[in-house]
Amino acid sequence: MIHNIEQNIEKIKNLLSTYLTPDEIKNRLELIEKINQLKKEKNAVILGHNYMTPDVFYGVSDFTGDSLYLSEQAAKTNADIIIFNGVYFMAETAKILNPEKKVLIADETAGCSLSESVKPEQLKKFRRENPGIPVISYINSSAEVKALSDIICTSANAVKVINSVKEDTVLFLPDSYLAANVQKETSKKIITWNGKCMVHELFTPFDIELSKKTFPGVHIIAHPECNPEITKIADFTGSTSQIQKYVEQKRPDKIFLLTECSMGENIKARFPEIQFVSTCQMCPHMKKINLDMIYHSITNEKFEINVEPEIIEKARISLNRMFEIN
Ligand code: CIZ
Ligand code: SF4
Repeated sequence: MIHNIEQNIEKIKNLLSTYLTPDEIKNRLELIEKINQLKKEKNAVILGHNYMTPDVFYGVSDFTGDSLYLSEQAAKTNADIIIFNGVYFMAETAKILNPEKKVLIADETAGCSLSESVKPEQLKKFRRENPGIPVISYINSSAEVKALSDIICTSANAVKVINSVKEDTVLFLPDSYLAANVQKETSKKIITWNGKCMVHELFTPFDIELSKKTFPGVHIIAHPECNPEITKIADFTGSTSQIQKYVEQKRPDKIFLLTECSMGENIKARFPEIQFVSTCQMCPHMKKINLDMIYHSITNEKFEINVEPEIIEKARISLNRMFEIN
C-alpha cells in the first residue's frame, strides 16, 4: 500500500487517543513530523511491515505491506537511503535486492525465531548428505541461508514454488507448520525443518472454539505459520497481504485474526466498523521498532545492513528464481 502520510495524521490522532494522554499524543506527532522532515532532507524512503504499530505504519511509512512487496518497492525507488521497519531478515532481503543502496534497520537485534532456527552449517551438512534434493527456503531466513538455497518462497507462493521443481522430494525450511499446511496442497514429498514462529505457535484450536462460543458468527482468519489443526478449521488462511485483500473484499462483521496484533489494529483503522474479537499475539522482535528508534536510525544513519557481496549474489539468484515462477 502506498501512503499519503499527511492524510493519515487525523487517523493516527484518533487511534492514539484510545490509549495515550494528550501530552503523549503530542510527543508522538512531533516525532512523526521530525522523522518525515529528516526523510525529505536525506532523500530516504521508509518501508513499514504489516506488523508495525499504527503510528509507524500510518505516520512515517511511505509503503506498507509484506516483506517481499516492500523489497520490490525498494528496488524501484530513487531514494539514497532505505529504512526498513520490520525484522532483520526483511532488511537483509531489501539489501540483497538493492545492493548499491544504504539499507537501515532501527534496531539490529530485531530477529525472528524462524530465521534463527537454521544455522548455515546445518544446511551445508544436509546438502552434503542429501545431494539432489532441492532446498526451498521461506523468505524468513538469513541472507546466508538464502544463498545456500535453490529457491526462496513466501507463504503466498509456497505451493507454486514447490510444484515448480522437477524432483518429487524437497527440503522446505525453516517453518514446520507452514510446511505441513503446504503439504495439504501438493503431491510432492516435503522434508521439514524444526522451525516455528514464536508468535503464531501460541494460538491453539481451543482459542477458536472459545471464540466461536463467545462471539457467534465470528470469522476465523489465520496465518499459515499457525498449527495445521488451526488452519483446518479457519474460514480463511493466508499471508498478511492475502489477509488484507480478503478482509477488504469480504468485510466480515466480526473477525478473530490469528496473527500479530498490529495487523488487526492497522486494518481496524481503515475499517472501524469491523469488530476484532479474541486475543492476538505480539511479536517481541517487531515491537522493537518504534518511533524513537526510527528517529535515532534516520538521524545517525544506523544500523546499516551489510551483506558479503558473494552472499548477495547467490541469495539473489534464489530470490530471482522465485520471481520467475511468480
Ligand atoms: O514476508 C512477510 O512479510 C511475512 C513474514 C509474513 C507475511 O505473511 O506477509
Ligand atoms: Fe518471525 Fe514470527 Fe516475529 Fe514474524 S511474527 S518476525 S515469523 S517471530
